[in-house]
Amino acid sequence: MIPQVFDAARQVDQAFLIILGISVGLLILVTALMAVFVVRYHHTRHPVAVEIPGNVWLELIWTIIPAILVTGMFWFGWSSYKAMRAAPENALAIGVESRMWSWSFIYPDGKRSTRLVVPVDTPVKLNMTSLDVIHSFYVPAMRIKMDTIPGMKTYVWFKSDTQADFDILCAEYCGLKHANMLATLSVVGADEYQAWLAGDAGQGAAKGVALLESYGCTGCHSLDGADGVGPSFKGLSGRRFTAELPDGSETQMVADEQYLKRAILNPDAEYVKGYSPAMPAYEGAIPEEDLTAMINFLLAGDATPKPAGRELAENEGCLSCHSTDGSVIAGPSFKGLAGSLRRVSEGDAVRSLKADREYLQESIVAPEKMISEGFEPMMPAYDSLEPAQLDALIDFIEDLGQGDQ
Ligand code: HEC
Ligand code: HEC
Ligand SMILES: [Cu+2]
Repeated sequence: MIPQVFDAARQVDQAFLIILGISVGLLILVTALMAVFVVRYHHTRHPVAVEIPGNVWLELIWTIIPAILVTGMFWFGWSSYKAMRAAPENALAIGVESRMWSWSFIYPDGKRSTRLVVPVDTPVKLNMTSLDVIHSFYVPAMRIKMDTIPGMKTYVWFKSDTQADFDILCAEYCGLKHANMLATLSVVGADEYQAWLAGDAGQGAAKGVALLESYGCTGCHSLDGADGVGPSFKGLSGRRFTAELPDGSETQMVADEQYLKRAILNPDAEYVKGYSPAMPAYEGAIPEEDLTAMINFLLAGDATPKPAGRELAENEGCLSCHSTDGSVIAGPSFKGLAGSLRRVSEGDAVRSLKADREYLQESIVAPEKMISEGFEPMMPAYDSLEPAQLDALIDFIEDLGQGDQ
């Protein structure tokens, strides 16, 4: 049997085993009695049938015993059902959105992920809905299965006492790629969970600031534009400035990624004019990963870094219908889509147009308006994306190449 890691799941298994036991017992009893009667009352041994008008004891027995068995089965079923439905008040609430053919998990701080990461020994309540058709959220290891229904909220809860990865499946046939609608539930330690939450995406800014503080950078560099020992980090990305080279000559430079990296690891390569060469060299002192996070934060220019297009496309489920390599899944590939000529039907009219940014945006926000020739009108409308997210998605599509001009 699949591992038991959730108390309520143990009760479900118990109810299952009890019902199975009773059923098997009855099957054996009925089969054995049948065999006995076939032999004992065979016409060669028992030529004349006897008429039995009634037997109070027998009737009592076969009424009372099954009544007890059925009530018992109901009791075990009901108590495990209650345990599965009663989510503790303090449960960690995570949103679940299903769509053809992927799952998105939305954390209280707004972080979105396609992997469900939860802390161990913590009750988790999943508040679920569907963006298109009916799906069913199923985690065999937790014995939880619940339909996700468009326009309706459903929930399940669970708590794992084991750190491991478990499968998430869709248990409601939902179209072409139903079988691909898999995801992973990762149960991790509390520290790892916090680190993961603080990790990428929406949390990038907070992490960037935390790193700059932890390496002492903010002692000399302000975040708010105020001048300090060193120039402020505010508005640093892409800034044009005059640099002094060690030999005393001056040159105009732009603060791009390369420069930022050099300025941190090897500040003696050039100095910002007007500042003393006070910055220590961090070569070898900052792990690559932290350095990248800090530079990304600095490049983002403000406290809300632009979400990476690919990650968004993954998290929003676009990539389950749109490939990035030219192959066709349910919708046209993103590769070479930007700028290509499209034939679309708008109501009854069919026309050709060029897939410019405006068209791409329209296709994401209101896909039902213009349907690309040769495809089904099945794409859900993504009308709750923020402008920055739409931009990021369209940038991502454009980065995958321009189609026929
Ligand atoms: C002791 C003070 C001090 C500390 C600590 C310090 N810096 Fe600096 N930093 C400076 C000074 C002074 C300059 C300007 C002179 C120069 O270019 O080296 C500078 C320049 C820079 C520049 C180039 C800025 C520009 O306008 O072009 C970057 C980027 C930078 N620092 C990042 C960092 C990071 C990241 C850290 C922490 C890992 C850090 N600094 C820690 C003093 C400091
Ligand atoms: C359920 C599958 C599905 C999902 C999920 C989906 N799409 Fe689509 N998409 C389609 C189909 C099918 C079409 C073609 C029919 C049409 O034009 O609506 C399409 C069309 C498009 C078009 C216009 C392409 C053309 O041929 O001109 C763009 C742009 C697009 N999708 C972007 C996205 C983005 C971005 C996402 C995620 C935010 C996304 N799609 C999610 C199925 C999907
Ligand atoms: Cu499904």
